Amino acid sequence: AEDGYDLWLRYAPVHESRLAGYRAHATELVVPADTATARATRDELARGLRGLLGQAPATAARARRDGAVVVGTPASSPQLAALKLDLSGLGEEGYLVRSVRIDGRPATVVVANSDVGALYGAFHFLRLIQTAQPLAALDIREAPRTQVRVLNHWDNLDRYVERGYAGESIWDWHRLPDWKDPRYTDYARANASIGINGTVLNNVNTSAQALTPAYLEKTAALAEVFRPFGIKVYLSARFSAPIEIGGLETADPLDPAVRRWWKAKAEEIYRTIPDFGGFLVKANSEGQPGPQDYGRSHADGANMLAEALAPHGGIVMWRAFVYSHEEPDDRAKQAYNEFVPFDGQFHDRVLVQVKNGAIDFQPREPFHPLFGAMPKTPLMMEFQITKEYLGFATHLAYKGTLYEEVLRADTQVRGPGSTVARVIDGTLEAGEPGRSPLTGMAGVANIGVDRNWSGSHFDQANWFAFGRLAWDPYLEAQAIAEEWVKMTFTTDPAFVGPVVAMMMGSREAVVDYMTPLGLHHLMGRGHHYGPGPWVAGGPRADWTSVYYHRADDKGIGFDRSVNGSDAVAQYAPPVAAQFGDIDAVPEEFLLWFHHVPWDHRMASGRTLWDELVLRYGRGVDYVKGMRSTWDGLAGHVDPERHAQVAAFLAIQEKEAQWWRDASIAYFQTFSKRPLPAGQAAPP
Ligand code: GCW
Repeated sequence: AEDGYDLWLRYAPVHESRLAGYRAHATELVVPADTATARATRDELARGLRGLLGQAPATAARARRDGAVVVGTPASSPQLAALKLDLSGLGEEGYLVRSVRIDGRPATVVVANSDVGALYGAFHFLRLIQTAQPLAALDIREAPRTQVRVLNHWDNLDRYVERGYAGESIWDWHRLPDWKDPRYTDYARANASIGINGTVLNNVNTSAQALTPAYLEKTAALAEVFRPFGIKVYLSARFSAPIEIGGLETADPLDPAVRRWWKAKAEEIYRTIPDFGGFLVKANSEGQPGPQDYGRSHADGANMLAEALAPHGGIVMWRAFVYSHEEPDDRAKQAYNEFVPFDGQFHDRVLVQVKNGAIDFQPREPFHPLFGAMPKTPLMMEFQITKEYLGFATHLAYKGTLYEEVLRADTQVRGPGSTVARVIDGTLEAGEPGRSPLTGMAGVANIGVDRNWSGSHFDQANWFAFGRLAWDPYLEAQAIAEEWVKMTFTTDPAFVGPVVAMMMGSREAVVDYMTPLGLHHLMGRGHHYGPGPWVAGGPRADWTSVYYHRADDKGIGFDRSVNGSDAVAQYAPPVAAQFGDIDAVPEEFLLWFHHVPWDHRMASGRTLWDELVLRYGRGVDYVKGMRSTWDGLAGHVDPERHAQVAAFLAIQEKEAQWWRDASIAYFQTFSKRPLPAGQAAPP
C-alpha cells in the first residue's frame, strides 16, 4: 500500500525510457567485504535496483562484466585497490562514486576508506537513479562537513513523544531488548541514506531511569541494530541522576563522590555499549536540574560529564536553551548572557548545542546571537524537524527554506561571509587556539509509530532536508526538495515542478498567517497550536503572547533596540546596527526588534497596519493556491497519498483562515483602524 512507510526509499520503477540505460550500468553487483555494514550495503543495493530496474543484478565476488557496480574499500577489493584512487581527505565517512575501467571493462565504483563510507556512497548511487540522473562519466567526491549528525528524539520512556505529532514513540521499551522491531532497521536505513550518524533516544526532559541497567540493556539492543548503518546511540542524561538512581545526596559537579558516580556510570555504559556516543543534557532550563542548583556553572557541569565520557571516546552535547526561573528582562538575551562568559572553558569533548533562534523554533527567527560569539567553543546547531510552532503535522510547511535561511545568515563576526554554516562546520573559527575540532548538527525528530513515520507525507521532507543539510550545510533547499519529491513521488517534471514550487513558499505562508513581520510566540498556550495572541497572565510573563507582541494603541512589536532591551547588542556591530535601526532592519524582522507605530510606512508604501493585514491574507491565499495545485496533480499520485495530502491541505486552509481572522480581530482592538480596501472583516 502507498502509505508512506517506505519514505524516500520507495525505489519505484524508473521511467521505461531510462530502463535499458540504467540496466547497462548495473549488470553485476560486487560488494566484496563480509561485514555487517557491507551486507547491509549489498542488501540495500539489491533491494533498490530490484525496485528501480525491475531486477536485481547478479552478485559476484569480482567484476567480470561490462557495467559492474563495485562497492567497498581498497582493503576489501583488489580490483578497487588496483585503481589507486585518491581517497585522502575523505575521512571515515566520505566516498567517491566514479565511472572507471576495470580490466578494460566499464564499471562504476563506490570507494571509501571504511565500510560505512561505502554504504553512504551506495545510497548516493541509488539516489542518482531515483532522481533520474545520468550514470555515465561519474566523478563524485563527497565527505560530510560536520561530524556529529544526530536526531534528538523527545521520546519519554512511556512512549509519549513531547511535541511529537506522529503517534507514540517507535522505541518499544517494554519489549526491548528481546524483541527488536524490524522498524528499527528501516529507521536506520532511512537515516543512513541521508548521512545521519547518531540518535539520542530519549527526551531532553528525561527521567534518570534511562541510565539504569535495564534501560542500558534496551539501548544496547538498539545500538546493535543501528551499528551496521554507522549510527551511534546517545542518551539524554538527567543532571540529578546521582541522587535519583545513585543514592547520593547531591549532584554537585564539584563533589568528588558525584564525579566518581558519573565515571562509574560511564564505565558501565561502555561495557554494555562499546561505541556509545555520549550524553545530551538540558540543564537549568524550564525546571530541569543542573549545576546552577549548586552555584556551579554550565562549564562545571558539562566538563564533569565530559571527563567521565572522554576516556571512552564519548562526547557531551550541552544545550544552550536556558532561561531562568526568575522573571526575565528579555528571554531572547539569556542564553548569550549565560554562555558567552564561559567561552574557552569547556572540555574539548563538549559541544554547546544552540537552537537556531533565541526564542524557540518559531516560524521565523533571526539567527541566534550565540553563533559567532563563542569562537573557542564548538557550537552545534539544533533545528526542530517536528513542527511544534508550524501547525504540527497537518499544515504543509517545508522547513528546508528555514534551515537554509539560518545557515546562510551572516553573523559578520569576522567580516562579511561569516555565515552560521561556517560557525557550525568549524571553518570560521578553526584557527582559534585550543578550540575543539568537534562539529555537529542536531534535529528534533518528527518520528513516531504512524505508518508514514512523520504524521504527514510532506513532513518526511523535513527529516530528509535536515539530514542532507547536516551532511552539507551549503546545499540548497530547493535542490533538496527536488530530490525528495522525485524519490518520494515521481520524477515526472509535470509533478516535480509545481510541487517543489509549492513547498518552497510553504513555510513563508505559515509565517504570514501566524506571525508576519517578525511577530513571534503568538500560539495558544502550552499546546502551541492555533492562534492565541491574547494569551496573558499565568505563571510566567514569557509564557504569554502579550509579552512578545506588546501591542498597544500606539503600535506593535518588541523593542530590542538600544531604547528597549538592547538584545541587538549581542550581535556583531554591523548586524546590531542593521537590526537596531527601524529603517534598516529587514521587514521580516521588523516587529522582532522594534515597537512600531501603526502608521509606520512600509517599503510597499502601505502603513504597518495595512501591511500586517495583507500579510495575514497572503498566507491564507498561498494555502488556497497549494490546494488547487495539489488537486490538479491527482493523476500523478496514488489515490491513497493524494487523498491524505488533499485532506490535510483543506484543514490547513481552514486553520490559516482562523489564524488570520483571530489575529486581525484581536490586533484591531489596539490599532482601531479599518481594514484596507478589499480585505474581508473577520466574522
Ligand atoms: O519550548 C520548549 C518546548 C518544550 C521543549 C523545550 C526544549 C523538550 O515547548 O516542549 O522541551 O522547548 O527545547 O527544551
